[in-house]
Amino acid sequence: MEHGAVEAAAALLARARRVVVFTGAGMSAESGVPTFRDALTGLWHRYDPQSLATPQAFAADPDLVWGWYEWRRSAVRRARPNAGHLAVAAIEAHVPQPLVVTQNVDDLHERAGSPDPVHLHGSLFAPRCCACAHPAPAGADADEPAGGRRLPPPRCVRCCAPVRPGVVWFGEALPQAALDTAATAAADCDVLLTVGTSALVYPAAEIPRTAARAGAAVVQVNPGPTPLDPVATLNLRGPAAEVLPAVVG
Ligand code: BV8
Ligand code: ZN
Repeated sequence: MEHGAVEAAAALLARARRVVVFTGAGMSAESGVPTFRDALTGLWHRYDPQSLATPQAFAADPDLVWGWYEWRRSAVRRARPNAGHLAVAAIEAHVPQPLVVTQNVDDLHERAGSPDPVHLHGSLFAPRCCACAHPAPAGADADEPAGGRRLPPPRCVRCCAPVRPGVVWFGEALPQAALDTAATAAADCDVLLTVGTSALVYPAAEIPRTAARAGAAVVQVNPGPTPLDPVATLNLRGPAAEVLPAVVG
């Protein structure tokens, strides 16, 4: 991690009025929540997204999909926010108009003290009916085996259709209000801080690009290169739980 870049990022944040913090799976990696695309440890290296994270997969095999998401939910329940999540909450507390926009379906920003992060890809803790969208309670906590086990989804109390995970699958529209809030804030911010995302999944990956086009400074925290490298004003190469506390000071 380069000292000068950390100081430059701290100076940008100290001067900023409106800051968007845009996060991906790398934000929670040091809490023990696996990312999607990292070599060896990423979920999509062990599991096939087409057969787990699409509406077609749920229709074809609801027990497989529900069991896999219950495993991920129970793993997140056992995880704790890391120093990076706490640093994001500290940034929010010091900036006049902050907004946290996350692609993550965990609740670690909330548990670190971020009051109302925008969840672009939904949440593991907001299951709903697949037919009428009536909210369903998140399941009881259990120690699921790695990868989960086949588990029939509960039934909707209103219409009896299967309950589905409250996440946005591939091929599904993002929640419009969340996307509008994020896009508007990105078009109107002084600094966009992007943390731990490969910036490959659209339309979420447009958010930092929108900020850059509108003239904001884009500060990126990631141990590796991403397509945002040329867009970023500052690239802080390193893990979120080390870099962000250094920036916050
Ligand atoms: C839609 C939720 C239309 C569920 C997820 C344009 C071109 C090509 C394709 C498309 C396109 N536009 C849209 C598409 C299709 C598709 C898409 O983008 N495909 C890509 C992959 C090509 N998009 C969609 O289908 C979207 N919907 O377009 O709808 C529509 C419109 C109207 C009506 C109907 C339909 C919906 C996409 C939502 C997918 N949902 N997840 C679940 O969790 O199971 S995707 C998944 O990727 C994750 O959930 C995550 O949210 C998202 C982004 O991933 P990242 O968070 O970035 O994670 P990743 O592993 O990739 O990267 C981790 C990074 O962290 C790495 O860079 C690594 O270096 C770094 N890192 C590692 N350790 C650390 C670290 N950083 C910091 N510290 C560390 N310690
Ligand atoms: Zn229903």
